[in-house]
Amino acid sequence: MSDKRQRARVQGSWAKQLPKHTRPAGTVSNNHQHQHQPQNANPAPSSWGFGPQNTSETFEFHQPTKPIRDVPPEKVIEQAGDYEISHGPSGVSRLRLLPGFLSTEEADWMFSKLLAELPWSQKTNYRQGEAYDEPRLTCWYGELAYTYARSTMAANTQWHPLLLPLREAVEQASSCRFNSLLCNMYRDGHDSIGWHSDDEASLGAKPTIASLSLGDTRVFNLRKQPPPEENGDYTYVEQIRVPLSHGTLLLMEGATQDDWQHQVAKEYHDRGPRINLTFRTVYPEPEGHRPGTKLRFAAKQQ
Ligand SMILES: O=C(O)CCC(=O)C(=O)O
Repeated sequence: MSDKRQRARVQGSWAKQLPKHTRPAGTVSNNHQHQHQPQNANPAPSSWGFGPQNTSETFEFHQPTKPIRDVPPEKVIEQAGDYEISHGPSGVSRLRLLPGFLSTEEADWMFSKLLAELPWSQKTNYRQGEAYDEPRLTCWYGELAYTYARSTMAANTQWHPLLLPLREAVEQASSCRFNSLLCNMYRDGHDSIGWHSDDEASLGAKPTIASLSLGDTRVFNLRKQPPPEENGDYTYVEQIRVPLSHGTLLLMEGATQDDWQHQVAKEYHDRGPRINLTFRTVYPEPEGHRPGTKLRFAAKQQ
């Protein structure tokens, strides 16, 4: 459980030391703690170190302003299957997990060829006007450019020959057509991708994203978008963990990009390289849109 999630359960503070004799003799306190104790009571500290101590600080409990809520336990998805992970507010969000989509031999061969032969490079993105290098390598295939995080990957129609039969196999499994592919390469456990949704207007509404993993297993996390009254606080949202192993295909469908975010977090123990191929369909940016606009802001721009 994260620090923030743990802290959300306790409310209180270390009280300032009160002046010794605050009440004139003979008055009755309306504070329950004082009603049953004689004035100047100074209980002896317990010899076991429990119970009242001779310290100058006391912990003051404050009635929580919001009801105490449980953080939902993280769910784990690791078996092959179709999963409806939520209903609403934007519709049904679905995951389909296909471990062993590629056999170990196919996946081994594909991994070593793609690692050596794809044109990997490190992209520079922008956040609040500041440039930062992505903590992973990428390359892009598609007839259209793709913009996210204020930086554009140029159109590239020179598909590596191995990627075309792979795309066909993924299309057959998903009953979808894909015109583009974003390839990610995580060099080790320190490479990552932060929380985001694939919800650029250029991906259209309710996109299906097909993600094929090769190489070392990494954990793919999803977290539900909090309702508006939480003001962007993700403390109490549902979370799902999906370990993605060599040769696994994961489909994200329906409202998943509207109602959930996903990430692959850094890991602090050794991890070998991992390639993730995310097949998508990209549409021309609507007239008047700044490239890379998120779908939820696109309507406002027109
Ligand atoms: O590496 C992964 O499994 C996820 C990649 C991803 O989230 C993305 O390309 O948008």
